[in-house]
Amino acid sequence: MTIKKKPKVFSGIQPSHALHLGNYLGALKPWVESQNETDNVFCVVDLHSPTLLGDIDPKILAENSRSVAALYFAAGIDPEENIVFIQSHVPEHTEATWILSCATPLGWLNRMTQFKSKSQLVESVGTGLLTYPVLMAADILLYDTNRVPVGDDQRQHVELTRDIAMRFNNLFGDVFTIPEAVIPKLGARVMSFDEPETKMSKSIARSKAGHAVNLLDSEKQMKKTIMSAVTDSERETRFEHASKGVYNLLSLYQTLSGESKESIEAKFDGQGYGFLKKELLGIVIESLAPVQKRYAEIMDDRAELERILANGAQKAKERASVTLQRMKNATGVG
Ligand code: AQP
Repeated sequence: MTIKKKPKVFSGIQPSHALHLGNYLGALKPWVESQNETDNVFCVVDLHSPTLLGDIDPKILAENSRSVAALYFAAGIDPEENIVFIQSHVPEHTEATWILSCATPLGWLNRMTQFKSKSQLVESVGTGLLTYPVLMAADILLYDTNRVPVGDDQRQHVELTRDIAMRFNNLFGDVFTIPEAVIPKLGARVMSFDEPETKMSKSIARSKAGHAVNLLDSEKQMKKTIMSAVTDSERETRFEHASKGVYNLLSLYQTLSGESKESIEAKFDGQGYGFLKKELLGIVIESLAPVQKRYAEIMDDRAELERILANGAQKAKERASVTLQRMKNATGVG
């Protein structure tokens, strides 16, 4: 009997600021739900965090990395069955990035929409903000990844990773597996509560109350954010006709409850938005309470967390070093 190999998965989250409901629904929850069907590497991508200089306090970055790893486990990622590690603990990522960046045309990076929008936020744009998608490509390609589960905002970067891998393979031979993005059907683009035309974002939530529900928010904070979410002056709770703010609330309710659109529309038909917000708040609290409880337990046993992360880094290094050697052999470096 031949045993079919599981598809290889790589994904990660930057530990820049507190994780929010968008990170949970667009990334963490789908990772947890499909973890048994795939061979997974989940990384805390701390080298991506300093791309906006001054945006992240260096004193808290290392602590945030542990906190994000703890949230992976608290959300349900099994530390025994998956490789989980902090990116900077595996230097193969930066070495591979250099080699890949030499094969990446500048024009491809200039076209990235995230670079265009984030470079508006700072006076002086660091080179890392431009080249960060190459680091992301290295992250993915080092693990012979087949699938990259991400939210919709990262689709373009995974497309770029594919282009870089194909170009590299054309230039130097068959070095890389070509990965594909896996975007969840629900929760792929959670919008913010205060500006529903803008995606919920860590960097905005950090300085703007009411923008996001963070995974470690108190019930009181969640209540304040959700009950003051932007809606409109109607009573329209059908998905197709709802305004952006109401659509976002309905979609969040749908993603968290698993109920069908029809039953949700029936439930909220003729009710005011206050009722929708209250029901959403209830389901958000119910979903996040167990995550918060497990998170507190994991953070309480720091020695165990460090052990798991060191073990993860060692396993990741074993895999990454094989691919890096292939890259070096192909390019004649070394
Ligand atoms: N609003 C969102 N809805 C659904 N998924 C989302 N993700 C991010 N925002 C949403 C997904 O979460 C993962 C984290 O990716 P990241 O750490 O690289 O951050 P990001 O994509 O740049 O977005 P953030 O977390 O909001 O940070 P900033 O403020 O820096 O842009 C990815 O899978 C992402 O798609």
